[in-house]
Amino acid sequence: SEGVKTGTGTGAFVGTVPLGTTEAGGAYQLKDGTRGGHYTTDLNNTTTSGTGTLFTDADDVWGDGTVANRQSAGVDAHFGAGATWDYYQDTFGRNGIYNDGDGRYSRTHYGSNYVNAYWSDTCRCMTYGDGSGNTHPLTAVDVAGHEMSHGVTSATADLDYSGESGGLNEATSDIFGTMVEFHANLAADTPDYLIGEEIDINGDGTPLRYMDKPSKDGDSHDYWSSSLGGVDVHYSSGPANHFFYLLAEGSGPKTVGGVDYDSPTYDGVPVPGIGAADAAAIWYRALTTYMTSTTDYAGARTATLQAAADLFGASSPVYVTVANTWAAVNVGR
Ligand code: ASN
Ligand code: ZN
Ligand code: CA
Repeated sequence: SEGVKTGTGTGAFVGTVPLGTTEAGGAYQLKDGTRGGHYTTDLNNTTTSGTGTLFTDADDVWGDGTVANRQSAGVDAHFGAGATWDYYQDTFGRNGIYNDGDGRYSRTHYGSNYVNAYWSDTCRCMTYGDGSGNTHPLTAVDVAGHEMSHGVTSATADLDYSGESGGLNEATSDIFGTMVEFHANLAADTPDYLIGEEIDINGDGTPLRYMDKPSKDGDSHDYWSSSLGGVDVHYSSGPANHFFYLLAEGSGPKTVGGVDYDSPTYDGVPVPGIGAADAAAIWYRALTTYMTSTTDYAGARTATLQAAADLFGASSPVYVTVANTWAAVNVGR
């Protein structure tokens, strides 16, 4: 019968997952009946600014895990949008990217050999390229969560996308993209503190970024310095990503979900870690309550300390750990 359904899809990266779909006029649509009605389209490798063609299907079984099947990238993108919705809703009671209940839409198969994915504040929509050779779609769940978190940042602190605030904007997307990956907890994409480890954008199996030690990518900075404001925002995010990893997991060697990390500190003084959920709660409250468009690293320190005081108390061990963890990336003290 017509209406809200739960289909099944097999994506290029997500494995086989349930999908929110809609039955209408004897066919199924890749349109979530809940989560604000988020829907997913095929741009047919054009560069249109339009919405594209809504994916439809006869039996509500979508994709087959191969990139040759056009639905597979659609499955990933649709799942990623739902996972992002669910993370923000379940964790913070946030009702969509703009907290207005609107699920928006995802556009897949943009352009040809387009090696990027992006959130647009103009259409309030997601766009995914098919990557190198049109065989490496950028549709993994951490990428989805990263890009859609740019929308959350736009709707809240609105951090300017240059200088230190730009690095904090990028780090916010890496932090919440990673938290979306943890929340989704897929067998096919085990949660980690790596960014883009599934999409092989470098062609050698390495991830785009490493939160435990950002300099492992060859460009990102591990620690704040006075030159950080002149660094590309995808690399000046490093100290904040590193702060978040250290606050969540602590310094030194550690294995999380089968991945080995060994996170250093600026002065060699260890920090303990308070768990990812509390670290994310602090960052989210800082982002949505205290940060502004011009917040820099010193301001992020103040904002997260205020958030920690609100959530855990100004004389709590967590508050002290937040201060010590900023010192561990050379911010403050
Ligand atoms: N994928 C890039 C990023 O998230 C594109 C963009 O939105 N600036 O940084
Ligand atoms: Zn980004
Ligand atoms: Ca990841």
